[in-house]
Amino acid sequence: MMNRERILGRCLIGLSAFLFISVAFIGAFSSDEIKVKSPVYAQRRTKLMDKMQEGIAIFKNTARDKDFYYLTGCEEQDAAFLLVPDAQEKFILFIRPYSAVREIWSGKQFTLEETKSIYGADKVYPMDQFERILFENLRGKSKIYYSLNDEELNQRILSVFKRSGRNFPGNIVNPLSYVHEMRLIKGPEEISLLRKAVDITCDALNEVYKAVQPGMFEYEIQAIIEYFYRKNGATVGFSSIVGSGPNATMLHYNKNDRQIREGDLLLMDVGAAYAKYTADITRTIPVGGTFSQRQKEVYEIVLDAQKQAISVAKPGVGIHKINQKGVEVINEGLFRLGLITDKKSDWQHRVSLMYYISHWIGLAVHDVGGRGPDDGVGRKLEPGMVLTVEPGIYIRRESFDNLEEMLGRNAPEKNELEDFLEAVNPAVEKYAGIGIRIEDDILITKSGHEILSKSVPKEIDEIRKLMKKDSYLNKK
Ligand SMILES: [Mn+2]
Repeated sequence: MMNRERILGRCLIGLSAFLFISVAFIGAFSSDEIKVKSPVYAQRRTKLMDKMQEGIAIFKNTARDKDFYYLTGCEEQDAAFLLVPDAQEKFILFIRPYSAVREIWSGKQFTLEETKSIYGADKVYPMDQFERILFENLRGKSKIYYSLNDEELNQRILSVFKRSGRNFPGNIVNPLSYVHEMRLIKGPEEISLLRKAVDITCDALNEVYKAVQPGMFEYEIQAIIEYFYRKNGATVGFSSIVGSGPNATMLHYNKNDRQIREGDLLLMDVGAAYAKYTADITRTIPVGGTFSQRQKEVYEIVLDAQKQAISVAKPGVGIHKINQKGVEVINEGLFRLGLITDKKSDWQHRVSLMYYISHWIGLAVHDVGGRGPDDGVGRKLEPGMVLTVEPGIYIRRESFDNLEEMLGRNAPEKNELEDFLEAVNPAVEKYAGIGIRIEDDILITKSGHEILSKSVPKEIDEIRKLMKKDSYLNKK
């Protein structure tokens, strides 16, 4: 009996300790951010240190970049850290010291001890010790890793050397090139956060299909979408684009203040961010549920281009192939509509589709990693990469009236432009005011790809069917 009680007692002590630690963490983070806490960040730092082998890396948090967060999970402003692969204390974190004043104005602040345990640092110092500790750790280092983009950090590092009279290490390497390569391939925990962000965005769009009615304002659609984000623990990944009618032809329109009319196209380019991972989905739907003949002709081209571009996505294929495939189908379509005169032209389609149709997503909506060389192949796709595919056609009278400016350095001779304009003018008259974009989020898998955002209809029949349904949001 005694024994059993002692075991029970120990269990209870263990359980309370567990609960105490859990509550301490839940106080600081949302439940899903716990999942990506210490082990993942530590693994990322270890991976970076394996690449470095020697030397010292210096990172400072900036509002703009997500690299600091990626390597620490820490969002403290005015924070920095050192990575020293060959030292006993490898991860040294600097933060602003606890301040009761800052806490009462801005929310929970952590002490040095709390910070050390939350982020798993070997040592934590107040930020004003940065120069001193950096100086100590620089001893004998011939290689130093930091981003020269941060001028303030650069000055602080230089000042350490100036004061010491030591020579600056000849070997400066930007660690961000390594970190961005790492961020390009998403780990399982990152993929699950992206899935969640995408799913929340899909749910929002599916409700909008049912809710949208002529007479509503664009901002009401934005409100529905963003309500779904907050309701589900997400935030706005980027400023919501909700463009109806002529506003659908402007790529980054986000005033969202026009009243929506029957027969308009409604273009929504939106994305929830879940634990900082951002979805990016676009759908263009006809208000009233049915595309007009002209709208349908353009829509089918964009849809076909998008599906064909996605279909080539698999490991080993270069990202430029996706863009080439999309542009090829758009070219065929624009030719059929009479909006270009030469399918092989490298500039004609640019009046109606003026951007590269794919980008990475992750901690940033246009995530890091780069597209690789401009060699017709580019970055080769690998499992774990997540990218958007988003062709579009935007037909504006203003674009065709300002061809030289629209085409910039791609513009041909003036007389060639004049001939082009004359030939395409009837089609411009017919289709002007139509803007369509379709965008999905694609995960590259071992065997090919998975369309994460497939639950929002993009086929014409499916759009019509879903738009016929009633939304609970419109119930009186
Ligand atoms: Mn996008």
